[in-house]
Amino acid sequence: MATSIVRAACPHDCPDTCALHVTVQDGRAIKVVGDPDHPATRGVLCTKVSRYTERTYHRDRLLTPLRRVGKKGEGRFEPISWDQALAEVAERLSAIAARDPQAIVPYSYAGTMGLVQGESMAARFFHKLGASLLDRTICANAGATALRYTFGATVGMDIEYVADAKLVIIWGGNPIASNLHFWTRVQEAKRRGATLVAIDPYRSLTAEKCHRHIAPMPGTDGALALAIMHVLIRDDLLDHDYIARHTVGFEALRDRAAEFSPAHAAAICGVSVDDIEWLAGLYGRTAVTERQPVAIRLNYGMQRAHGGGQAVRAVACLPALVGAWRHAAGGMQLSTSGFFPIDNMALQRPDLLPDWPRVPRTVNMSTIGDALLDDGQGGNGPKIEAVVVYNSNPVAVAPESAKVAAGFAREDLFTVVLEHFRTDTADYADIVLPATTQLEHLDVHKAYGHTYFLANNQAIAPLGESLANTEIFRRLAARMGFTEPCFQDDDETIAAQAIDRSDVRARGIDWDTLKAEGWRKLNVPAAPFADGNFPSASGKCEFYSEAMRRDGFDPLPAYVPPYESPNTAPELAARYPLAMISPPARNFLNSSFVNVDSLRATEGEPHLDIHPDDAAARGIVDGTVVRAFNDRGTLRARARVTERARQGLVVGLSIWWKKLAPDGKNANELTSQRLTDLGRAPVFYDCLVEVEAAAETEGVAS
Ligand SMILES: Nc1nc2c(c(=O)[nH]1)N[C@H]1C(S)=C(S)[C@@H](COP(=O)(O)OP(=O)(O)OC[C@H]3O[C@@H](n4cnc5c(=O)[nH]c(N)nc54)[C@H](O)[C@@H]3O)O[C@H]1N2
Ligand SMILES: Nc1nc2c(c(=O)[nH]1)N[C@H]1C(S)=C(S)[C@@H](COP(=O)(O)OP(=O)(O)OC[C@H]3O[C@@H](n4cnc5c(=O)[nH]c(N)nc54)[C@H](O)[C@@H]3O)O[C@H]1N2
Ligand code: SF4
Ligand SMILES: [Mo]
Repeated sequence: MATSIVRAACPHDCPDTCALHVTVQDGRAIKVVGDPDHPATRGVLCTKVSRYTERTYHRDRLLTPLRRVGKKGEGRFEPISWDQALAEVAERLSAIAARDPQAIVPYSYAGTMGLVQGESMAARFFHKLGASLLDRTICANAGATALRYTFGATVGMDIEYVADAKLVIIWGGNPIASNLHFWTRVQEAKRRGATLVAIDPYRSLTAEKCHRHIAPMPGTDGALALAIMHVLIRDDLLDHDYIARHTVGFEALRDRAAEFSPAHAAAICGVSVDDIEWLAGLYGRTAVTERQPVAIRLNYGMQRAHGGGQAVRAVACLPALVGAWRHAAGGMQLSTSGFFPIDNMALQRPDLLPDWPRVPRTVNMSTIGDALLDDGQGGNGPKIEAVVVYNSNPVAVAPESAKVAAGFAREDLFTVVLEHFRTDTADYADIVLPATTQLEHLDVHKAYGHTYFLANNQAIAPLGESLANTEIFRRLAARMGFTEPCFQDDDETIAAQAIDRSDVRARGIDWDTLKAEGWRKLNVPAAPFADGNFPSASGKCEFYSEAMRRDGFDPLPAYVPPYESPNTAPELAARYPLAMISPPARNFLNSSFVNVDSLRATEGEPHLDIHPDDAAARGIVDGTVVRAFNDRGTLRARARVTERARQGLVVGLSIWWKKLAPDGKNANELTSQRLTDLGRAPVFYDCLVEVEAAAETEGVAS
């Protein structure tokens, strides 16, 4: 028997981007394990990806192109040949493009994070076509925008050193579920005496294992961060030398922070004054008095509310105030993706746009429901006539799902979905095209939680008739008569183009090396901002941002309250008094893996966690089938009465496939299409609901 080990990379939207070893026997992948030598992976994978072969060889894999025969959303299809499928797609897209190519919209996100199977050949295709651009805001754009205004790029500390930290604040993240390898290092820090603090409205798997858990109401982190600054400044727990040399606008920041006394913030956040005084005192003393490393792992959970951008900005200012950046084990990290030198011009070729450098209209993926229901008369550009979905599952993951589904159900919309499975979105497609998984194609990866480039070598042949995204767009380009040589680039060529080798950070890193060795770390200093050197215009950490002022934003970190909260929308809260959040379930990855039986079995059924007092007030006991609702919709789930949910909060771990939930719905039935203060991102966790017991007969199991 021929057995080999193939070096690969995890493609999922997870900060850890693990290096994989795939064991292949007689052409079949039989095992996927973590590369023991990769310092970020250290031989360990999460449960989901340890089961990667179960997903790849799943009985429901799409193996041929399909054409819809039932109604949209019904999920009835017939197999067709690639020739028929490509001919039909090319014909329909050409006809629409002849009228106005902007009526065609690509819809993609991070089903794979690969630079090749993500936005390379696909982007070239849509650019050449002149299709609408897609604003890819659905996950990280509020926080990313905040970091760009504050540091100049989405950069942060290297968590490989975090075991040396003396204080680790986990702020709006649940690393046991969503950033496992960081958590392992935090455990080392704990063993060496570090204090761990979680800031999270929910007592997550992670929060319960920290020394202290502070539970603010969702969307109030900006006020909390400003109050911490207030205490640091009031008590002179400041690194004056670092502030003087490596920051901009301290005086203005001091005046802003003065407005946020601990008592004021405590009332906004629903935490105690003692929580704030304790945390600020510990942070300042550890960093300034004891000169020890203090680390903040900020994560995306805290930027999914109206003020998410400004909240990230306020937290991002803290390390500079106390000089935490002086240490490799100090500072903060939300993302490291901005360290990677990527040649997006070469990958995506925006110069192929018909009127380059003029660009077509942009559609925000976070408001795809409204966009699909727009009749094209309101000045937002033409009515959308075609959507091509790849690497994403909008009918499950986009907010205000009823509108998204209604949009995709439009009879006059032509929808193409490239997928592994018949997802909630694929059910609305006119044509479904079977795509390869990570084991069946080649790719190159950057990461957002570490600083290694990784290669993903192809381990096995494509299953059935599935094709890589790149090959699908290559063939479509040929059908459409696109003759530019870039449409003939093979995947190896694209992988080599991805890395901008003129950048010193990529020194010694090229595709051939990655392919052979699996991964290489970027040349970035261990403590990248110990001496300033921020990638901002001033080279400093910008407490005051002139660019923000120019762009019409408050130039200082601010508290922007939630759209929907008892404090800010009392009339709405009178009808819908509970804040609902829907953060990731441990065994799903967004909506990926929900159809893997063993992983779904571990999650059980859709739950809603509710505090005992809120439950009692509604006659809800543990295990009751409940109905959560607001003006946007209704969702059924089984109540778990638990103090994990703070008072006033309900939590439905996500993201379920709607069709695998008993009521055919998921949390996005209730979320809104409003956008964050910065970055035009969704506000999944800024959502008021009411909850009531539902009759068991109409329950989740019916
Ligand atoms: N297992 C698993 N891992 C994943 C994912 C997954 O679906 N499953 N998704 C991946 C993706 S795409 C992403 S973006 C990341 C997301 O992962 P994280 O960045 O960790 O973010 P979330 O899971 O959205 O939220 C984490 C925590 O934030 C809390 N939270 C919610 N609202 C607030 C708030 O207003 N303030 C504060 N302080 N905390 C709040 C939630 O209760 C939750 O416990 O994880 C990635 N990893
Ligand atoms: N209520 C609520 N909603 C949320 C969130 C939340 O916390 N709560 N989180 C939000 C966040 S952070 C994110 S990032 C988004 C995630 O939204 P998405 O990026 O849409 O993520 P997934 O749901 O995992 O869907 C990815 C799809 O891509 C497919 N795919 C994977 N690899 C390939 C490939 O190589 N080719 C093709 N053609 N397809 C492939 C997978 O099969 C999967 O169906 O969801 C957002 N929605
Ligand atoms: S999902 Fe995250 S933790 Fe799991 S294997 Fe992939 S990168 Fe590693
Ligand atoms: Mo995300």
